[in-house]
This record gives sequence, structure tokens and C-alpha cells, in this order.
Amino acid sequence: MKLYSHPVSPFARKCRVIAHELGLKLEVIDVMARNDESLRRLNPLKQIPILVLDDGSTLFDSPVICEYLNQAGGGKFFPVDTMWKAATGRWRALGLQALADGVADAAVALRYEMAEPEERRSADRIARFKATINAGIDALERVKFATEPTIGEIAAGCALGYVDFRLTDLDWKSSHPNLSAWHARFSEYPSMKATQPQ
Ligand SMILES: N[C@@H](CCC(=O)N[C@@H](CS)C(=O)NCC(=O)O)C(=O)O
Repeated sequence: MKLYSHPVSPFARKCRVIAHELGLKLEVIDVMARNDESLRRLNPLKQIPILVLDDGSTLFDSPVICEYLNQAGGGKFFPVDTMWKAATGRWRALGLQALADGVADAAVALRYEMAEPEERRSADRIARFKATINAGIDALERVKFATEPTIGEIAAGCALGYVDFRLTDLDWKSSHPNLSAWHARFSEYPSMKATQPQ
């Protein structure tokens, strides 16, 4: 299997964490998706991560790839029960993934905006992205994280890792002590250490 990826992408990192945890072999191909129109032959949306299977078929986006890898490797990151349970239910895990991916989406969009020449940046867009990141992090502060990580915990760890790496002036830690302590512990997993943005 080949994963089109980027060393800093929080979405590709989710896939790499799961592959690492489950001992799945992935050939990782690093690309700059933003400037690479040729990626549309694999994903019309031109976004990474993209997983190319051995039969040539492709999968995107990260929630789909993560669930595929989880199933291929016999993982437990996508709980299968259909009832809401405080710490282990499928809908809690998927809801947490959606929240964390939303924070990552806004953080990536903010990063792209800040990379534009100053005259093309929009103060309104910047304010909107920041509001989404801040509200998302506030919501993550209130989450009761599972001790056996699900896709929700992995997505949260990757989103916060991206914020720390790319948005260094956004000081969320002192105002979010629970989340900050959880993230410090979660970042110690070997799979998180092996996939740190760089
Ligand atoms: N919803 C997608 C988001 C993926 C995404 O935003 N990827 C970024 C890199 S971190 C990208 O490929 N950007 C290039 C572009 O949008 O042109 C997922 O979860 O996979």
C-alpha cells in the first residue's frame, strides 16, 4: 500500500499512527498537495492523504483511510458498538474525530492564509479560522478522553500536534490545563513520537 502524505499533515499523520500501531507496511510518498495538480488523477479533490491499494484502487479522505487501515490490521480504533457509551462508543469516537478534524481543517486553512502575500490575506478569514480553532480547543478541553485510544483520540492528538508545530503563537496550553496534560501524555505513544511533524 502507498500513502501519499506530507510530514506535517495532521490528516496523513492519523493514518501513519494507525499503520504504526497495527504494524502495517506503508510506502509513504511525501508530496506538496497544494501545488500538485497531478494528484487529481488519484484524488479529484487534490488533497492528501491518499491511500493507493495493491490493486491500484484509491481511498481518501483520512477518516476513510483510517477505518480501512484499522480493519486491514484488525485494530480497535473504530469501536463497533452502536450505542452511545461515555468512553467507548463508536459515535463518541467518530464525533471526537469530527471535532478534531475540524480544528485541523481550520488550522491548515489559517496556515495557508498566512502563507499568502500580505495584500491577499483577509482579516475576516483569519478571524474566522482563529475563532473555529479556539472554540474547538475549548470543546476538546471538556472531553473525557478514553484510556484505550480510539480514532477520536488519535485525531485530537494529531490536530493539537499540528497547532503546536505550525501556529506557535497560539498559546492554548496555559488556558486548557486538562487538554494540555492529556496531550503531553498522548504524545508519548511510540506511534505519535515516530510521526511527529518535522
Ligand atoms: N478532509 C480531508 C482534509 C485533507 C487536507 O486538508 N489535506 C491538506 C494537507 S494537510 C491538503 O491536501 N491540501 C491541499 C489542497 O487542499 O489543495 C482529510 O481528512 O483527509
